Amino acid sequence: MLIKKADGIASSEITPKETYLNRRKFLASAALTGAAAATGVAFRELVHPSTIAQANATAPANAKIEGLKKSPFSTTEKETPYKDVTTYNNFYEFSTDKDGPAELAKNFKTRPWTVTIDGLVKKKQELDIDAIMKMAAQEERIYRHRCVEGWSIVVPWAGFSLSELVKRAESLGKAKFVEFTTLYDPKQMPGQRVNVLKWPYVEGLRMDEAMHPLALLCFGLYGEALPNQDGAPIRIVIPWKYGFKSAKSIVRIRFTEEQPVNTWQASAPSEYGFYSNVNPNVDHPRWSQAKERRLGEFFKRATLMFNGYDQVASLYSGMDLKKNF
Ligand SMILES: Nc1nc2c(c(=O)[nH]1)N[C@H]1C(S)=C(S)[C@@H](COP(=O)(O)O)O[C@H]1N2
Ligand SMILES: [Mo]
Repeated sequence: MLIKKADGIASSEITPKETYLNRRKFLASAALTGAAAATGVAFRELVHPSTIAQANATAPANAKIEGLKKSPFSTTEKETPYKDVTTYNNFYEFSTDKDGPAELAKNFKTRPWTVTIDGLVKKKQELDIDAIMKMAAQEERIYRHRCVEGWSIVVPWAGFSLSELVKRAESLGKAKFVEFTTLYDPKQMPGQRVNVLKWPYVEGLRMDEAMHPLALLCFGLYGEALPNQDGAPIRIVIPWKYGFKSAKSIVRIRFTEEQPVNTWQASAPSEYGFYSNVNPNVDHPRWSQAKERRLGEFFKRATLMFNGYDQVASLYSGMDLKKNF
């Protein structure tokens, strides 16, 4: 893969690697200490946002995540090289080129960061990212992830089940779906200055899908905080669905009665549905979904129903998955 050097050199190349890494660690631990003091209370209520911005003006991407537990949901398949996972990305807010986001998201600011919880909930909340990260113990979950374009990866993600946050959101009985919205900030996200998609990026899940233990609220990969190009500081990973369902850099989680209109469905309804379960038997109108190429490998392999996550099959019993693609 080619890495474009569009706007200068990575800071890791100017500063000796060790100094750079230590600085990153320092910034990350400064942020975490602050959050620890704020258990149960939104971080912002205790610390003025400008203080956070000063202490941690750059993203804590690559900060090590301590004490990750192993997850029984992990695959034992070979992990995709870190380099491939972090330089071959779909993140249209930055670029439609796979090698674009790594470079263009380099200075993306992920602190301060809040997530709005609203819609059909008892009480609307603004949660600070550092408080969300402490809601439950983080695990390492090695998941297969397949893009609708036909490539796939195996990644040790870090996070906890999305259900942990959904439970705390206290949604009303009427709520049937959960909608996720990505940050809208064209100043920082050059891709949003172009109308390739309708911004901000929106995704959605049915409530039972969101509550399934496999649905991951994700903060990291390979034992480190998410690199910006992979959706820092908070994304979801839904391993049985095509990659586009796994929204990145989330700022809003809204509970609704109506099925959300996800961005790709709005853009091309005949090609991308709401469910988007990985399904080798339902072709994309312009290409087959029977096979996939794992990044870093040459030969294609067969794509499995639900990407091999058969545990979710019962969520769709009685549904025609050719119609509900
Ligand atoms: N906000 C946002 N989320 C997004 C996308 C995007 O363009 N914007 N691309 C999706 C697609 S198509 C894929 S395959 C995965 C890719 O995640 P990765 O770059 O970490 O592999 O992110 C998904 N989430
Ligand atoms: Mo994708």
